[in-house]
Amino acid sequence: MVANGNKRLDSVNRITSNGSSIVANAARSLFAEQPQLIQPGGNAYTSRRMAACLRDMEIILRYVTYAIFAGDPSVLDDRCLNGLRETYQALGTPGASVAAGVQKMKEAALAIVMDPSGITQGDCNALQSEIASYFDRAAAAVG
Ligand code: PEB
Repeated sequence: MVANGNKRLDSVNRITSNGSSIVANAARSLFAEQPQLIQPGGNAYTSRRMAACLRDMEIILRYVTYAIFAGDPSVLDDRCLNGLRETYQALGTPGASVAAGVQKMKEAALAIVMDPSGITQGDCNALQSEIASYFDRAAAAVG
């Protein structure tokens, strides 16, 4: 119980302390793959929309860390994902692109969480799939 709690807190700490680079790298990679988003008329074109996009990714990442901390997705569901698909539809923001960005954050976050350096080795398979499931949940809610 205590060991598993420590793994959970270590995961949250690693994701939170690398949050801005997880978001920035995921966004950069998303815009490289979907350059229409940042071209004139695109959904992340103009610095206002770009800022909103990075902020959305940051918000989603933060709620994912709350779910990891709690070991339960209800806070992510209720306070972040509930109605988000409809919000993006109303804004004309492509949910599938948001979902792709979330998947990129998942890959980056898991690489950081599972990095064996500087930490006691143990079995993190269950936690790894649990963490993946929260990102997948967020992606499925908008994609
Ligand atoms: C959700 N996002 C946007 C808005 C809201 C959210 C409510 C409208 C209001 C605003 O602009 O602030 N807010 C956000 C969220 C919670 C919340 C997750 C949860 C609690 O309260 N544009 C892209 C990418 C994507 C993107 C695909 C990955 O091209 C996002 C980032 N979200 C995006 C953009 C806007 C937005 C708003 C560009 C601005 C849309 C616009 O005004 O045209």
